[in-house]
Amino acid sequence: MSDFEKKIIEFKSRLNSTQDSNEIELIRTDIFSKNGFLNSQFKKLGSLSEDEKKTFASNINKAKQELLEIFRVKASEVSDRDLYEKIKKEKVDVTLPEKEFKIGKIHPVSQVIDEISCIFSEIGFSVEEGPDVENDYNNFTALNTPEDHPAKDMHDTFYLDENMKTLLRTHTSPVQVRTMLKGKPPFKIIAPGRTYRSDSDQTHTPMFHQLEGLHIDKNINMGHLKGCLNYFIKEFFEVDKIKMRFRPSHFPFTEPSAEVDIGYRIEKNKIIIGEGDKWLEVLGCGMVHPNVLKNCKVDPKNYQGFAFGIGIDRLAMLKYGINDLRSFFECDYRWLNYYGFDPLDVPTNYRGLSK
Ligand code: 2NM
Repeated sequence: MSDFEKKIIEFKSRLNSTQDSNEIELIRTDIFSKNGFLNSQFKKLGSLSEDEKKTFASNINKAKQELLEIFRVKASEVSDRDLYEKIKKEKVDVTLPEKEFKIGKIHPVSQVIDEISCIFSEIGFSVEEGPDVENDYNNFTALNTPEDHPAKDMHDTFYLDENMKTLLRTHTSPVQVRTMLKGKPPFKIIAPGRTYRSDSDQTHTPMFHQLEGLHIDKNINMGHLKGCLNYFIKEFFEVDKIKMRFRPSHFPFTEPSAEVDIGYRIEKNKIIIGEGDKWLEVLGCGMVHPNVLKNCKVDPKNYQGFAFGIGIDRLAMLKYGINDLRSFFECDYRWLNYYGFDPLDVPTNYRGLSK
């Protein structure tokens, strides 16, 4: 047997005895690559006589075809088997529970809305909701806002049509309007939700959250308003005593109108709410304007009441020590993981609002 024949038998047996894709690749280069066995044999042809050349060239080609066929069968057999093994190993049983359970977090804004809803539900307020897209009547006209009021300006309000009749609500008051129009007094409701104004800087975002309250009944006066807000602030900041003052203000929908400040001081870089000689504005309020009641089909001779509006985002920042408003709306998972709340710790009045 010639050296050539011996070599061919050796390659065949190497191919037959392996099941390893790396080994197959090695054999492939040994036989078929530029510096492999077959090319080295073809190079020998030059030094042979014409007759020898013919027979040897035909032998090489025959061996080449044979080896190619064995190689092809073997390579596909091994790659099929590798794929099968891989699929078998990676098979997932979708009915099994997850190995790693990542629990989501409640956004501070949602947490604060839940806390405030809880506080007001304790004294008889129910929660009402309405659409973000409103009409000009519910958002402005019904609320006694004159046609030339600066809030109606293109620069503040996002209008959705050329006639300025459809808009993104600039406050949640249209929810109060809808509630009064569809029902009969007394009304005792809060309306939390998204509101929109064309304003964007360090302390303003074009979308922000408001919570407004409304209490209409016979003989409701400013004393009820003060008592209600005093209770709310104490519960919200989880303190026993609160320093609070009403400052005269103006809103088209209330008369008289006031802004509420709470006392605070800074101690060791931390804010202490409820005491101290500094004042912080937290909300706006007033007695609902008779024109608003009339527009909402409530008779101001028999019924009157108070309303208030709270900026949720700023209150959440204050209570939970978050100093960048814009981070609220960036949807950064790491931020939410740090500032967010456990979905199973639902705020309740008896167990404490936050821990
Ligand atoms: C505020 C301040 C004062 C308010 C008024 C009404 C309604 F619909 F009853 F007229 N809802 N909310 C109101 C009153 C809102 O936000 C600073």
